[in-house]
Amino acid sequence: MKSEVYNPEVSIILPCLNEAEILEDSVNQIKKVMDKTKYSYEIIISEDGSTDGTDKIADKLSKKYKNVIHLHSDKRLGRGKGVEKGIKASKGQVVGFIDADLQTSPEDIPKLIDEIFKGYDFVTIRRYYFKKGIGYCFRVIPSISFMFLTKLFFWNPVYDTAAGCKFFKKDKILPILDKIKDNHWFWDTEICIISYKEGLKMKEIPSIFYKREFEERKSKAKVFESSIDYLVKLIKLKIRILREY
Ligand SMILES: Nc1nc2c(ncn2[C@@H]2O[C@H](COP(=O)(O)OP(=O)(O)OP(=O)(O)O)[C@@H](O)[C@H]2O)c(=O)[nH]1
Ligand SMILES: [Mg+2]
Repeated sequence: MKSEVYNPEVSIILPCLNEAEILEDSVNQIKKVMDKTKYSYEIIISEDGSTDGTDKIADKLSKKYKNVIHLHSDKRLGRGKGVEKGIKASKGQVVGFIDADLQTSPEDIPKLIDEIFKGYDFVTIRRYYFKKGIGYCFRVIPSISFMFLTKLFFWNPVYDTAAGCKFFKKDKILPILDKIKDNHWFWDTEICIISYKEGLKMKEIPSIFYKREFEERKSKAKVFESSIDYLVKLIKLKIRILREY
């Protein structure tokens, strides 16, 4: 039997803010995929600031499954900080996260984990958009433009730095966490750039990215505000990198 509770090889973090509609299904989908692999694992629901009962569902799941852990904070910590908290609480030698709406297919999780066990320190996905449409262009076009801009600024090996599914060798990523300043969406880009500068062995693998439709679920990202914010942060990070590395 896999030692799922005390010494899991892999920790999978699900950052959550108001995900009551989808959390249970997402946990079950991840469990279904991971139970078919050879890896022992834990799922860490890192949930903060929810007002829709996500905390109660997470509690229920952590009682139902021994390898599901619930981390809670009444105050919203931010998507990046939520992931960081999960990494620090994790037991696996390999640790990573996937956004709870599973826009990245959970079937891709073992592929990322395999690459870490093959010797990479940091493996992330590169999004290829599955569903296109006029409305969705407002998400895809800024996202692709920022991929180009980030590449131009840093010439780093990871092209899609903002993607919501990344896995790490834990002993390599822990010292990097304290160097990350952003608590929200820019956390992803910052961790990619700093990890590259710190010499981590990185890989990006292609992944089909889904626009999933839910009845109640609302996006936490605000595209226009996020775009301006991202640009300002990108410039600040460039200045910091020039000074420190
Ligand atoms: N712990 C924590 N998780 C958060 C926070 N904000 C967002 N999240 C989670 O971060 C993940 C990504 O959020 P989404 O709303 O899917 O953002 P997005 O993928 O850019 O937007 P969509 O394309 O509309 O899905 C989800 O799992 C959210 O629940 C936060 O403050 N704390
Ligand atoms: Mg999403």
